[in-house]
Amino acid sequence: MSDEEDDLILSELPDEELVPQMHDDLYDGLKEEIEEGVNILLERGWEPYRILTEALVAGMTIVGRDFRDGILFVPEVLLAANAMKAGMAILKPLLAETGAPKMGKMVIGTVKGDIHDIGKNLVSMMMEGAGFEVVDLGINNPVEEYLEALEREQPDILGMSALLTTTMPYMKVVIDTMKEQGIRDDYIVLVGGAPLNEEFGQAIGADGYCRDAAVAVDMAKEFIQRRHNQRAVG
Ligand code: B12
Repeated sequence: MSDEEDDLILSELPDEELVPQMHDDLYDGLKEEIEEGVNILLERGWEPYRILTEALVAGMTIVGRDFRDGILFVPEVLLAANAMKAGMAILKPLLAETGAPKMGKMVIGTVKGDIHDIGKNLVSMMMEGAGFEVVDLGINNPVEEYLEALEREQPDILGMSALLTTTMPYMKVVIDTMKEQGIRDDYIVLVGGAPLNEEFGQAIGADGYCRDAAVAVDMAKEFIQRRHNQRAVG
């Protein structure tokens, strides 16, 4: 007899069972099931952002907890991350489709020594959805990479991501180098990543620390607005 799990037909589950099932599927790194679940919720009229937060990010939080507690290991977490990315790939164009007017430009990247990119990608997606143009530098960026991109892209905002306590101090290296070159105040610097906090953001001289992608969008809009007002006055 086949296992009950194998007989599950996702489309037959009501929302309140489908979402926890997606958390389980994410945990098990089942990419195709995650894609299917995302599509079902879309067909049922769920907003892309709701799917992202309630089905995907909430599922990843469970993965993160068990990774911390030594229940899951890197290979399993990688599979979960891949499943999460597959779900995000479906939502990305929908989140970006809001037709919002162009708000500004952001260069974003994960710092040197760090290969975590899910949170950064989420921030990019949400920023694009809110009308920002985003240039994504990917992972493991040394200071030179950031500086070159600032010069080349002339963005309003620089965003840096770090998920390791060993890599987060590198954000200060980037900001200090910007100061040395006299370009620090030309940009709004936003930082984020699970091990950071408000205090750390202030200590390294960032303009803002954002605990999640929604806060990042709000803060980016606020800073851009403030800049415009200052320029209008000055
Ligand atoms: C997935 C994951 C991995 C995956 C990464 C896959 C990928 N493509 O990203 C893999 C398996 C590769 C991995 C590897 C490692 N990992 Co890891 N990983 C995680 C995990 C479980 C989830 C991270 C995640 O994606 N979260 C979901 C996203 C949506 O959340 P987020 O990243 O926090 O992002 C949000 C906010 O922080 C914010 N944000 C993030 N970036 C930015 C940037 C800006 C500009 C703004 C404004 C906002 C913002 O907005 C985001 C969206 O809301 C965390 C656990 C955790 N609690 O974070 C551990 C964790 C970060 N990893 C950890 C470790 C130790 C490692 C390894 C060293 C393990 C090892 N022994 O090899 C390696 C490091 C490799 C390296 N050099 O980077 C530790 C770090 C501990 C520490 N004190 O530093 C954690 C905390 C797990 C733990 N508790 O032990 N990992």
